[in-house]
Amino acid sequence: MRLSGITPSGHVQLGNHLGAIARWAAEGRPEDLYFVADLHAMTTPHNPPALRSRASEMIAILIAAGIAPERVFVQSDLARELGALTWVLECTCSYGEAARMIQFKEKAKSGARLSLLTYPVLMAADILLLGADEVPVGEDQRQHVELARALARRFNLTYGEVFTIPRPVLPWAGARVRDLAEPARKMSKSNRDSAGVVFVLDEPDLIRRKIRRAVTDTHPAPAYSPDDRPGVSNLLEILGACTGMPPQEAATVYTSYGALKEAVADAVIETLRPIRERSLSLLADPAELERIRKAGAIRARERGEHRLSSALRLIGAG
Ligand code: AQP
Repeated sequence: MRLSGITPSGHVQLGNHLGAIARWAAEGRPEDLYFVADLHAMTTPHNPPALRSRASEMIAILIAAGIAPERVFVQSDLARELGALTWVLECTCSYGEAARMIQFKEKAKSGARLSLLTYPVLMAADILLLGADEVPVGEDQRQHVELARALARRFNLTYGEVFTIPRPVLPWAGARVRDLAEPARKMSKSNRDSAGVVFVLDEPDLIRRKIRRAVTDTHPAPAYSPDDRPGVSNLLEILGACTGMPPQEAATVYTSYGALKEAVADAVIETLRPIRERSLSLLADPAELERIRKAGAIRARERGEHRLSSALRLIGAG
């Protein structure tokens, strides 16, 4: 079973969709689970109402993109179970192991929240509670899955067999979308300047304006060359991800930047239109969204609670 998460650190952007969500919807197996990692969005200063509304928006978008509602849940709906298991795993983890995490070393500064140190243990709880054996992660999160693996092994050896040993796997290779205004960096939900970020719920006119303003280069015509011409290559890749046309071929079809940008805008707008419409109608029906969210939480809890009770019993609690 694969477990994948998305953090509500901002609004869902085109890269999240083309690089992850569309793949999850198309290629995920029925037993796989997807969760909105809202507890992980609290390790740095955050705004509580904004976090809550982004978590709802994400659930709506995941379902609108075609992921079955029974495969989706919000992490904080399992806060009690995950909190208890995090404690058990913290009692299985040494301080040195947590402090060695590269992400912690990179981000920790004076005044950092303690959760910045301990969130990999919460991530281990996410994985181990649900019995995931495959966790698709990029290079930056691989070390955290290795920690989950080490903690699962140690717990099983010390106290008794409870946990499936997870392993990091490569995510399905979706498009890697770059920021339209700064193509040297990837498109991200939390980019401070949103001019180069297309959000899944942006209105079509706004999407078109952002794409028209995308940075390209001074060459006379489009060509696909990601290393030396990242801006225009990004547009060609986005077009490819939305229409299936290979970027090299698109570069021969659209011989001016203007024509290419209009084609990219049309393709992105049409790709996102049904998702936007379904998301907005779900968001306009909070009772239905709440029902879906509760049902997802019940199913996820049912899949994990026996591991939590066994772990508590074996470690000597209750
Ligand atoms: N630009 C991107 N192109 C392709 N895939 C992307 N993903 C994110 N940005 C791009 C994929 O989206 C999934 C969920 O991402 P996440 O929430 O776990 O965190 P992230 O990768 O850090 O996403 P963001 O949007 O860049 O968020 P912030 O701004 O908080 O860092 C992952 O599968 C990711 O690969």
